[in-house]
Amino acid sequence: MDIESLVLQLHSIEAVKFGNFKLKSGISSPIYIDLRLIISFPSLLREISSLLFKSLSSVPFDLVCGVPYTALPIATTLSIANEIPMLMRRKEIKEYGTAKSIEGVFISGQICLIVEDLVTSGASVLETAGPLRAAGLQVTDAVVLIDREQGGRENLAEKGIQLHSMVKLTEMVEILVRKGKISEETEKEVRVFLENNSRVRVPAISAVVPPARFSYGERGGMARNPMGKRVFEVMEAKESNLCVAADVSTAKELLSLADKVGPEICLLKTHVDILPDFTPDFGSQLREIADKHNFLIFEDRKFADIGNTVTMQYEGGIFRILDWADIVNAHIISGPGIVEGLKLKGLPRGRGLLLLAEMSSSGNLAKGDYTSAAVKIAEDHPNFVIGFISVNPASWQGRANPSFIQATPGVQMVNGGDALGQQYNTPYSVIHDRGSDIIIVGRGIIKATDPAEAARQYRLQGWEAYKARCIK
Ligand code: S5P
Repeated sequence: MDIESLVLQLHSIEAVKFGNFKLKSGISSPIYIDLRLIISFPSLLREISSLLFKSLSSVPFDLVCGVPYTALPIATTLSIANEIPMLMRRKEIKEYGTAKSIEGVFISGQICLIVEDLVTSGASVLETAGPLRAAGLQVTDAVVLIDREQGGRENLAEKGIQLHSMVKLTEMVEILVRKGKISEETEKEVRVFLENNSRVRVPAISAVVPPARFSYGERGGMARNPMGKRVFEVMEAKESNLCVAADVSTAKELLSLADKVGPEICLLKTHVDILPDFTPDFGSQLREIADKHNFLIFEDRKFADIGNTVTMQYEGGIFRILDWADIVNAHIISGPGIVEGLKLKGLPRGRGLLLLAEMSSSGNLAKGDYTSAAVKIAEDHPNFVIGFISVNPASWQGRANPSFIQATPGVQMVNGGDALGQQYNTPYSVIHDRGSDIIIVGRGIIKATDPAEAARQYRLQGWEAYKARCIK
């Protein structure tokens, strides 16, 4: 089979369609390519993988890895037909077991070829290259059936990956016009579309492979607040960037949970106002467990009032948060006075403050200028603010100073959400792609049958993603 008959077959099975399609990115495209269909045509699948293999005669590789999901059968077919061992990258991470993100046998230093069905920006290829490289494999080439010619080749080259494509979108359209399958008008529409979208600026591109990062240890050295420094130190010492959100029903349960997950976490996050059996010695009991396991206590109080009021809320009342919480957080809706107020009480006690720069719930208003305002306030108070509650700090215009910690809620092993607007991302995407430092996990751990084991899995996932980010 040659390229021409491949294109005609793809068209005849309707894997290539023309019309007006809304793409995932929101833009309207006159062409839509759905290569998932090829699994229903085994001989076509076989031909495609053989064509791909033939085009790689001068490319060295020891292993192949398909980008999940559509390219998995292509990579499998290529692997079987040519007896080249295959690896798989997990998209969803298992909750139990080994928690590996790469499945299969390999030796560090081997070269792994990435197989993909369709490349637009190259973001998916990079998402697979990251964990492969983190596992010690060399990733220098990727082979793709169709190149949409929208910047993927250039984006990948920037990250040291040469793209080999079987057919480019414009070539495909030319063949279809020549064979009378589509009109010249349709060809023109595709051409105009490509001219206007020649370098897709998926926000994920900068996010998928963030620029070289400092280690947590190095950032601890930059922190201006002793508590910020300690958080980084604990993270390094315990190889943990996991914060458990201990949203259980009683103080008794919370203390028991803290003891169970203690060895796996850098922070334990509390909502003390949900505990019906709170007693004044709660703080000292929790402190004892925190000292035993070397984690820090973060009361998720989300202060929001004017400076004068929050000083009283921080120090007084039944909960006396200032006495036992190493870290608290605040909204910036009331302006910088809230930081001044909390700092007045917290700084002399060696405490630290996180500002809510973004939120995880759908439809929240903490974005754009609001997020930038949080960064500005933090930068004005680096001796007390230790960082942010954030969701996608890699996408921020003008990144925050690396001495600030980014802590992200809305984390579970699989993407999704709850019935009340919570939205979840995976540990890998939060740490590696979205440039955060700490994953905050509540129900993913506390509702697991074995919270200690679940915490271990989340810690391993979070740490692996951090390691992958550091080697970029
Ligand atoms: O934007 C936010 C900020 C926070 S601190 N979204 C959040 O979900 N949180 C907190 O993180 C929330 O109060 C809860 O304690 C935790 C998420 O819990 P999960 O069960 O959804 O993982």
